[in-house]
Amino acid sequence: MLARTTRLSIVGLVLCWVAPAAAAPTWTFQGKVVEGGQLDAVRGPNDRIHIVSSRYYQLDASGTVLVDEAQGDGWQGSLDFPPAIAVGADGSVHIVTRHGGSFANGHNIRYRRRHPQGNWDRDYLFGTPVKRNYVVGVSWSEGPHVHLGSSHCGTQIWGDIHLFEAGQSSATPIGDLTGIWRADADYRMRGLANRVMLVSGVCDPSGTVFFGCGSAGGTLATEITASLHSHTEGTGRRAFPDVYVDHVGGVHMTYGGANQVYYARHDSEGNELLNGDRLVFDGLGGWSLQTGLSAVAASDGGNVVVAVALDGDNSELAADSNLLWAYSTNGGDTWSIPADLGKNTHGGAGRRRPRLVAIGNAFRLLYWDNGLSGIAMASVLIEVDDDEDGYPAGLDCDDTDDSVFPGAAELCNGVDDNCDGEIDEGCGAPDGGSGAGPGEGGNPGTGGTPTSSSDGGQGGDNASNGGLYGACHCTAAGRPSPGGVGYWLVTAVALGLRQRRRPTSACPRGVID
Ligand SMILES: [Ca+2]
Ligand SMILES: [Ca+2]
Ligand SMILES: [Ca+2]
Ligand SMILES: [Ca+2]
Repeated sequence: MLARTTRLSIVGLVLCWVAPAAAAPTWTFQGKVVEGGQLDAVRGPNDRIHIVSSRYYQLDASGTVLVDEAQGDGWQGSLDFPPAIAVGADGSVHIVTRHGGSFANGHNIRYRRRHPQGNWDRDYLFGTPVKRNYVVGVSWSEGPHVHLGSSHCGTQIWGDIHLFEAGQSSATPIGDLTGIWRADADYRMRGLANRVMLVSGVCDPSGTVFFGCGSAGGTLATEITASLHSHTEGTGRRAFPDVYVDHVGGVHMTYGGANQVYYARHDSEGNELLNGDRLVFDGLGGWSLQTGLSAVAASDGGNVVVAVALDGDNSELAADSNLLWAYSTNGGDTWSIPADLGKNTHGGAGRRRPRLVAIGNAFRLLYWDNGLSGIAMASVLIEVDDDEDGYPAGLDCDDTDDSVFPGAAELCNGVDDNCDGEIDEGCGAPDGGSGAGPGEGGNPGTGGTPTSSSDGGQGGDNASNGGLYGACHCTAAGRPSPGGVGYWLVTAVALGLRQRRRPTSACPRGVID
């Protein structure tokens, strides 16, 4: 009788329990972390964040500066584009910056490598100084192959991207990407495994953004050219793409449309994975070309994607721009309604764009902060509730089973249903003993999931046995058995809860398509 009273209390608790809405992600602002204006930032081994701006920095995930070294010769002018950085799996750091020269005579482009042991062991110029060669890129791929890129368009506003493979003391040209770049439209390149991904844009009145990829090495330019894919959502200008490669080969890109930012996704072979690009930000204030500026990053598995966009002030430099953000937990298919981060940044005609870095489901935003006059960092953790039981993975001890969550009724089934760290507590099966028979066997907390009663009949139940209680042996201790009134009551309640927990409205997601 006592057991039944207890059981009914559990039922009552279950009835009163309401699945919590997934908590809205909250940003933490760490303030100014490093000096500089334009920047690039990537995640390296041991979750270090590597930043190049006017100096080179390594930060830990909390924003503490661990390495701070001189970089370059003050090459950053107000109209310059950002430097570029790549970090290899071996910990090597690769940086491309401008290094002297002039707009009239052309800029010198410099490549430096920082050896994993910390010494700078490569330092040379590459490419040809021309008027508009100031957008640079760098990628690291297995081999290792380090690829360098430089924009190149002489007296025209249109031009090519010249690609190189970095050697110990010089860079070898490996081909040009023709006509996919415009002087004020930026491009980006990233490596993954033995692949290189590249995005670029031509922001004419009917502009196009390009995605291409290829194998690292001498055929890269040829392969990228053969794989070029156009993105032309919306109307008007399109340009300023960003690209982020997750750990399983997903390639995430954002690009600006006319006062908009779109998201697109490819695999590392170039196949497009979404049926149409997604409009993530709309109605953005722009700069002189009215093209949205953005950054993107994704979790290691690629299901969580975060994007930021600049809501510019419609001036030439977008010097007073609000930072907006949005996120997706389903691989960029649907997106949250954009929100204002409450931070003011300087668009700098695309040259002071923010960067996003992902560490698991935690994202770091590095951006120029107008109020702090430096590069600031902000962080957000996007909690994912894969089984949609109302508890994100960080709180849910089994995010693949929607009947297991904090506060669930503890059933005699060999698993910790309520996530309190104990298995089948209250089931009445004492510890110790081995194989004496049903209901008095070993401790299910350590016994795992027996596959037959010959294991000793402990309270553990293999889920494959079926049912909430399945072949639970706890009936000997007074727990409900299949077919009993209590069993069906609890089952009905649990099933009802499952029904109620599933609505997608539990997540504060907007759907923009
Ligand atoms: Ca969950
Ligand atoms: Ca769960
Ligand atoms: Ca438990
Ligand atoms: Ca249990």
